[in-house]
Amino acid sequence: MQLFPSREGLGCVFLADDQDKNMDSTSQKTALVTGITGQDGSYLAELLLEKGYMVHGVKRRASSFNTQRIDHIYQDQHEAHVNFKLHYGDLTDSTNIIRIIQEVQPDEIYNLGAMSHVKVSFDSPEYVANVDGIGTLRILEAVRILGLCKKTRVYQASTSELYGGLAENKNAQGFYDENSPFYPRSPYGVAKIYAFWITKNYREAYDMFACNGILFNHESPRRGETFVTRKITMATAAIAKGKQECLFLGNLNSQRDWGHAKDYVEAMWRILQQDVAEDYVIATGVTTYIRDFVRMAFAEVGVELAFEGENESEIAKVAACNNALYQIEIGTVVVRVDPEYYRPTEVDLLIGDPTKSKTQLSWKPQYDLAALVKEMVASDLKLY
Ligand code: NDP
Ligand code: GDR
Repeated sequence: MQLFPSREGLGCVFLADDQDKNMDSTSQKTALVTGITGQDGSYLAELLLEKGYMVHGVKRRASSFNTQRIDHIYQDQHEAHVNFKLHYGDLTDSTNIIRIIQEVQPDEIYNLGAMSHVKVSFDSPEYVANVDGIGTLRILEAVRILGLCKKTRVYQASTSELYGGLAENKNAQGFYDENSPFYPRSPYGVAKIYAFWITKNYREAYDMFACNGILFNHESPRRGETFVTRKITMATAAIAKGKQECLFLGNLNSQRDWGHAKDYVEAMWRILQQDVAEDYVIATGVTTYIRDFVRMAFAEVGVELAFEGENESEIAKVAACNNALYQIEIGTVVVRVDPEYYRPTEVDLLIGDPTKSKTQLSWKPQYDLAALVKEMVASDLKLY
């Protein structure tokens, strides 16, 4: 496979000159990916290109380049073998969506585009409803209007935020699964619940192959810098290199089921390769406190952390509150809590049951949390 550096930022191509393609030119599948400049979009584009797809991505116009995550798969569109092409577009613009789908005639659409930050969704709830909720309807309607219901399969990026973390809604084994009730706790979650149901409705009403992947949190070195894991690994690296003194975080006592984005995009693709369109939970089945992620990250740079006042007898007390974390060896406080980062309503605990995806999709994640943290910290150390 030959990779080329970025030039203009639009209308670029990917040249695959190795022979590991799964398809010849007559059977080459075409995929359209919204949110291609995001964490998942970039890993999914790589995966689809490796599988021999022609990949089209929808990219928003920005005042400066915002293609860092896909720069390595860019090339000039005047080259002979074009496998990767970008289109300017926006999920708030139905005419644009219809035009792109008409032009591309995709076999598969992966709708990953969204305003994906839960805390920010409280600041711009109407915008989030438009992009994350109605944006999905625009994609589905475009497929229907263009008469592509039989040709085009649609993947919708649904989320564990739909569950809202309500303890009573977990299954008998203590997990959220495909049958657990929803109770979203943010404008983001509420917008995504509309997207979930409209996807299901179009599947039932128009016999479309439209599926929801209910993905639990997944991270990587490409994770946006304002999500908690990346914020922690970047600060760990900066503190270790003497570039930062203290990290300010919000609620350290929520729990998340974290996987690696690379594993999760593989699940997205598998969902669209099935004989029957269904919805799937993608998760690891393991949940971890934010504060323990902090400790794991700092352990990667040889720093052991403890909560202020923590000792054997006070563990329960510490777990119930948001104390500062200090570096045991030299006594310096490196993590402080800033209520600015609290959310008006919080999702306290998420843990997913991946049984269906493991059995029906034969999906096997390659990373555990320790490997994920190691990779993220190592990558951020290189930044400094
Ligand atoms: P990112 O925030 O990294 O990427 C979001 C992408 O959506 C970016 O490419 C962004 O473009 C694009 N986008 C934002 N607004 C619009 C718009 N109005 N029109 C078109 N595109 C837009 O998210 P992730 O890659 O982490 O997540 C991908 C999808 O999966 C999202 O829908 C997210 O809600 C969902 N999800 C993510 C999970 C996770 O843990 N990562 C878990 C469950 C679901 P730009 O670069 O210009 O901002
Ligand atoms: P989440 O991810 O809300 O689960 O949504 P995020 O990393 O933002 O928060 C996880 C938990 O960490 C707590 N937290 C902080 N969060 C941020 N961002 N910044 C902080 O400083 C901080 N301190 C503590 C939060 O309160 C929360 O409990 C992600 C997104 O990718 C969604 O798009 C996706 O749908 C869900 O995961 C599944």
